[in-house]
Amino acid sequence: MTTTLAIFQLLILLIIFNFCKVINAKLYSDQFVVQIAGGSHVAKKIAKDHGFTYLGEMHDNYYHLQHRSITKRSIEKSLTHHELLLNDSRVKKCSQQIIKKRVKRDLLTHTIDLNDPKWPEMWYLNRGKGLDMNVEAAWAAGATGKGVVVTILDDGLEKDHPDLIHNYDPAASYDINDKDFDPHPRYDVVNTNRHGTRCAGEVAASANNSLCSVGIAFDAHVGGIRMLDGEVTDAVEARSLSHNFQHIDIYSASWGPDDNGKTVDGPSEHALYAFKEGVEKGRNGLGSIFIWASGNGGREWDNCNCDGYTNSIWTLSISSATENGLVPWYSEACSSSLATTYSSGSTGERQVISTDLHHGCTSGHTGTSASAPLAAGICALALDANPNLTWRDMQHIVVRTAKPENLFARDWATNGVGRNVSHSFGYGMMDAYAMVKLARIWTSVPEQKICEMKGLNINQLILPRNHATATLIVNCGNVKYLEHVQAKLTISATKRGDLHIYLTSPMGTKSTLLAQRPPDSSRSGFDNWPFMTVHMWGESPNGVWKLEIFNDGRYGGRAMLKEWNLVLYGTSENPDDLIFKKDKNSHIRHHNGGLLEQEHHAHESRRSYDRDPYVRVPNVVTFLNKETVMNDHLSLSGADKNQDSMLENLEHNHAIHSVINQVILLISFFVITLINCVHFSN
Ligand SMILES: [Ca+2]
Ligand SMILES: [Ca+2]
Ligand SMILES: [Ca+2]
Ligand SMILES: [Ca+2]
Repeated sequence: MTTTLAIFQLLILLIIFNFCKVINAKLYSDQFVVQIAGGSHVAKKIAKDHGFTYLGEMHDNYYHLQHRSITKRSIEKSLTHHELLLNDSRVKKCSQQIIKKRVKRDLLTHTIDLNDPKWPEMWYLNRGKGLDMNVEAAWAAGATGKGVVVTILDDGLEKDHPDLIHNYDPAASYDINDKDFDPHPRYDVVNTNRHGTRCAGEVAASANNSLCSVGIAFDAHVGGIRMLDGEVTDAVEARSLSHNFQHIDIYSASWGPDDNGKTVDGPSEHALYAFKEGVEKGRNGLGSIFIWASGNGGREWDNCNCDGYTNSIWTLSISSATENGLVPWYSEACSSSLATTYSSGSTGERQVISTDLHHGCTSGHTGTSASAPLAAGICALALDANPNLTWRDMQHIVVRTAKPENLFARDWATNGVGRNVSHSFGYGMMDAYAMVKLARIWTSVPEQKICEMKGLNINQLILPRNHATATLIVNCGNVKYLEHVQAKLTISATKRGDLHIYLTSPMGTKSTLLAQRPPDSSRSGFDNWPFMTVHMWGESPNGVWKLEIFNDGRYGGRAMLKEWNLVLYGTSENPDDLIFKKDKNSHIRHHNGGLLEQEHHAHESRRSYDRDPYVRVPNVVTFLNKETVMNDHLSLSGADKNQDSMLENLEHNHAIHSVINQVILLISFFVITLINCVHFSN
């Protein structure tokens, strides 16, 4: 047996040796470089005499010739043709050209190959053609969420999930429901508490570990605040929103008041304080980033401006689009939504893939719940690119980079500074790569200024099927470039759901502050409710503002505009000037070029952020040293299990076992020699 094997090994060696000889060999082309004295007409004559095609003159009497009867890729030199040329007295020298291996250095942004089994199905990250969130290009640019901490405010987090354990951050976690440091969810038969674990996986499931899915910020730390599996109070919310706020960068929340189309509710005293403290003092003064799901009350005619969490200027509110770019059936339209990420839609449209309870994996995560964590992951990539972004910088970057293309809504409009905006999609689909690029050249926006004006035309009665108009001439000295706009309205109404309210800016942007909500029969009206719109972002606030309140009520259903205030947030300097000043300065530092050239660059980048001197895209994305967490549930496929049991049985038979060992040895030997020989050939 041993002798046979030895002979077999020898044979294999011989085959490998010959194979190596072949793959190491030079490949000759059908082209020659020939030195000929006397000029190109002589060279042409020689080519013709010996059956060559004259391709052209090179330099110093060298000419490029080709012969059709020579094989294009040959391991042997054509001695016949050498002889033909060298025997001609007019030829001084000749050499047959060798084929060289050259590779294109283009960016492989859409061919990232990850071994996570669900990766090929993650359509919203990898389907290309402008129909995903451009996350692969952000990864290729080096942004993967390194050093960024995200926490999920929800019903718990399965911290030992094999696809989450690597990025799990105890310092970003807490259990407010059970008053301990372990946010592990409570299990029940219907998996009520799977929400938080699903959201966490969207942000930071490990990449390339052969398990489940890929988080958008797969190098970020992720924690969970367990706060929804119990009574939610103002104190519970406040403690969740402010937990470890010097450590946590991004809070992702996919919950809020009832989406029943008749609730008007928001944060109370302590939660408001937590938001304010967070944006002012969190992240060492840069401000906590609160990402909020806009709500799932579409079917109930709900309006996210009646939800004080999404309607807040401190939260970055995210809506959803379906696989086909449509407004999902559950979506709520409102003027405070800033941008959109993909999520589920109708039957037949795909859903979001993520980690699930019991170390599982789901392809069925849905609603705006799934959208907010995707946005949190994208914001984590932007923070990886620039950790100094403030909470307002992040909103500015989203406004400037979100893409309206391929999103279908009837209400797309262009605001006074040329930005497209919709009540269903905000400024459009988030674009991770565009955010990362802009984050890298971003200079923090100037201090937030506030201009508050008391509305006129108050105590106006609005009869049924009628409307009231109020105008206000604004002349703000401190706010020249708008960010958020709030209209704080006190309105009484026989039926609150009959009201629809519009605010038009001096630059002509008309924003729907409230649409009709048929289920809302409340007689409470609105008491100083701060309706918010982001649609005037970048506009000048100065001029005439118009507020219109329509009352669709019948049979004596009256309403009254009792009081209103306009609160205008923004900056006195143009944030764009600062960005491009830095961009210009970077040219001074990097290129040390003349002033005119710098000016030119600065203006070019005003049109397109692609001219970013900071972006250095690596050629290859590597996923090195990724820990592969083994877990019975997920990692062993059926085939692997069968092979394991087969090998166990074979252990009983020593003879067969040793043969297998020899064969394995031989194959390893073969592979190693082959690798060496390929390596050597390069
Ligand atoms: Ca616990
Ligand atoms: Ca994974
Ligand atoms: Ca809602
Ligand atoms: Ca908001």
